[in-house]
Amino acid sequence: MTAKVAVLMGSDSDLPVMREAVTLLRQFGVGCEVRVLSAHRSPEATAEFAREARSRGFACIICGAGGAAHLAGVVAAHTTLPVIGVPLVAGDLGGLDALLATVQMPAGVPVATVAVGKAGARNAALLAVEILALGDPELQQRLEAYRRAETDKVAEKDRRVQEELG
Ligand code: RP5
Repeated sequence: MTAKVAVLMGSDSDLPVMREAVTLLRQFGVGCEVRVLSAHRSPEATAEFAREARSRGFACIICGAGGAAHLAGVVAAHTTLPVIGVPLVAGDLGGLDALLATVQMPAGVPVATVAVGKAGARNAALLAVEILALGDPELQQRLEAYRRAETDKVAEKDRRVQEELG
């Protein structure tokens, strides 16, 4: 499977959350390359990865980081591929630090910032699939089936709650 999406994270301590993105991409049959790259601790390797990503055939890059979460922004500074930022909880500020650091990009260098934590990791993968599906009708069909399944789950929850309390 060719890797069309890069999943980067600032530390291996981010993996339990970022694994959600990897699992979902694999569920859709989308190949990904997973790397630990840090905007602060390995800035040269991070910039090099971002600069080469387009010529290596990636369609978009997902970046998860916590704390002073600059990974997505730094990657976006070195590529014009779509960059999706996942703010993660690390330390005492509950992820608000990472959310603000990821979302508050200056005009001209966009990062599509998703929710903090696992919901964000999953939505980052779905956004990446949506981007790829623009040119892939079969992938688009899988996306629509996924949405239908999500809707069915809510209907099932509704049925169970009504059965218990209705
Ligand atoms: C960030 O600092 C990483 O993305 C991680 O969320 C956080 C803590 O990293 P470790 O100290 O666990 O390596 O750069």
